Amino acid sequence: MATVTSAAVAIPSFTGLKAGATAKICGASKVAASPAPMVGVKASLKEVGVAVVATAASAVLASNAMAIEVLLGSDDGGLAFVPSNFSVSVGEKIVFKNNAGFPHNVVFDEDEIPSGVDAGAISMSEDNLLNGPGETYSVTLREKGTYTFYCAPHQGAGMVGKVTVN
Ligand SMILES: [Cu+2]
Repeated sequence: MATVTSAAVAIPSFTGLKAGATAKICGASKVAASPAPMVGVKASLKEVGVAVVATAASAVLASNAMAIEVLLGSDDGGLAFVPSNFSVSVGEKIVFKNNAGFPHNVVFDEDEIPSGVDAGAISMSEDNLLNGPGETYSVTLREKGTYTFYCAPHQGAGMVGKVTVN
């Protein structure tokens, strides 16, 4: 996953045409967040151990349903989704859980989800926040593809993530 992300980030640096196209697709809001994917990759590499533990725990908790748990804020207080780049199966429940550094929320980027998917239907509203420890937001994605999401209060600090639905 990290390799794919790095390649996607690197392509515009040596292909002028694609760099222009990427800039148009991403829009103004993405420019501010452009360093974020690199932060996310570093964070996810550092926190592989934490992610594995979290996944194992959620598997036990949700023994009768497929689900993955994503922490909002790393254990050391970092403003990040843990894991920040992951895959799920179609119909698998994603449970975002307040862990540290809240308030957080989960907003899918309408320009970076499969076409035909309504970002509003799968996102929290920008001003709706998870304020307390352990609060959750759950979403189930039913279209295959890649989805980018962010935490509205912390997008500028690099709190962005990506999920691939297979
Ligand atoms: Cu946040």
